[in-house]
Amino acid sequence: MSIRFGTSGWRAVIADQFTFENIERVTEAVCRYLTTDKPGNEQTLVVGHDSRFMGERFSSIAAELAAGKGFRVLLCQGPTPTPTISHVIRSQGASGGLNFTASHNPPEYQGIKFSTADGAPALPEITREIEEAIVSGVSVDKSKGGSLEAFDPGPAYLEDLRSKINFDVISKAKGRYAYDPLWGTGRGYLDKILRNSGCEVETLHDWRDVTFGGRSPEPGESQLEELREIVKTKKLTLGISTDGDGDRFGIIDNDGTFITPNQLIAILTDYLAESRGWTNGVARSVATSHLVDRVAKERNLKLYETPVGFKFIGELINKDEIILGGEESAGLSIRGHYPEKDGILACLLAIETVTVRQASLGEQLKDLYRRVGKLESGRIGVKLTDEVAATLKEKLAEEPGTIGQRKVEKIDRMDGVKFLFADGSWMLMRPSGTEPMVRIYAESESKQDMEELLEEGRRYLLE
Ligand code: G16
Repeated sequence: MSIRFGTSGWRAVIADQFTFENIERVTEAVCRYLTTDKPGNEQTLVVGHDSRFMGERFSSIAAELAAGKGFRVLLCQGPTPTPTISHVIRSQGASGGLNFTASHNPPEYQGIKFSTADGAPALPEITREIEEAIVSGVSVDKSKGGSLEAFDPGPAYLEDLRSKINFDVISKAKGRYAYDPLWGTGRGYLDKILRNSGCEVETLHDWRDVTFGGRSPEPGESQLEELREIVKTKKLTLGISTDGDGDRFGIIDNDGTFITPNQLIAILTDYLAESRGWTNGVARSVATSHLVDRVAKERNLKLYETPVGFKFIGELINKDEIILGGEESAGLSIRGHYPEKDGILACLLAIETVTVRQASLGEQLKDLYRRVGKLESGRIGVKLTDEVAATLKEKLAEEPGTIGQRKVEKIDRMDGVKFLFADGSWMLMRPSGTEPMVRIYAESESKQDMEELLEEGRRYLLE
């Protein structure tokens, strides 16, 4: 059976492919990758887990195995957000991190994200080496000198966030917020830092439920109904949410409107350019709204487009090329932060912009649309059935002159296939690297047109 690292890490169904045996195979392969040039006993490895089923047991197995190979292993205590693990890797000078999480996937999944010494999700050339090491099955010799330490990752990470967010203004404003961590790892992090700053925070779903209420812990609009009701009835400043491993965000404005990740990324690009006076570039994935391009143009920022996967944006953060990098799947990070998406940081930035500008996100969007024009973007998923899988490769390789009635102006194959049309609208189709789905994304100036494009995409794929 092959173990493959997708868009971010290896994900599999518990007791199907995600077994003790396979955890050991992956851990062995990571140790082998790390010890190729350097013995384990000169290296630190961070190991953590999210709030999923048996996360502590799975992470302990990996931690003990790596300690046996000579690594100094820091085992994070309690469910730990992915960005927090990035911080630990960087601040402890570790060679990498093994994070037991399946992020936003449904509850039956578990997974392992491997991050490199810079705290970034491992790039494809590295995960390919690890996959090869899994296949070869050659194990690393046992080594003396390894150790296993329990590590509290929270305090230093939260302290680090304090240096990146304008907490003076947030504390003075004494805003009222509701936070839904969706039973995930953000609990005890985002609520804590806000409460310690004098804010009022009502939390919901802040206990451990390994079934995540029977759904995926993904802070999309349909998941945040309860949060929306609380924000509206209690007239709160903002509703905030994070996903299972705390790297994605979800935002509800003060009137109960769900602010899409595309919208927040555009607002924050504009806000950071204005408030920090930062001037270099901004990055978005190929699936993310071109509203970002318009803000970039107005603010004179260089625009970078990447394939889907935060690892590609992380590289630009490392090189200090961008002030913000974001993905429509609700991930972002900023200049000077880690090359990993951080949902906790994103929620704090949303609070900061609302507080500093004294304007709701809806009001800020209105202003942005007035300046650069409005764009409507959307996404649907088509299940990757055997039938769809059989023709997918050919479909994505085709070069149609038109899609529906629209003339295709340009075809971009950076990730899947993206059709760009003369009026600036576009449609993208690509297989997901985290779940068995084909994603179709579209954007246009009108909502109806965008929805038509999504349907045309579905037809194109299925007919
Ligand atoms: C992961 C990656 C993201 C990517 C998202 C969706 O998010 O880290 O960079 O945008 O998957 O990828 P795909 O469309 O291939 O499923 P997470 O939060 O699940 O780790």
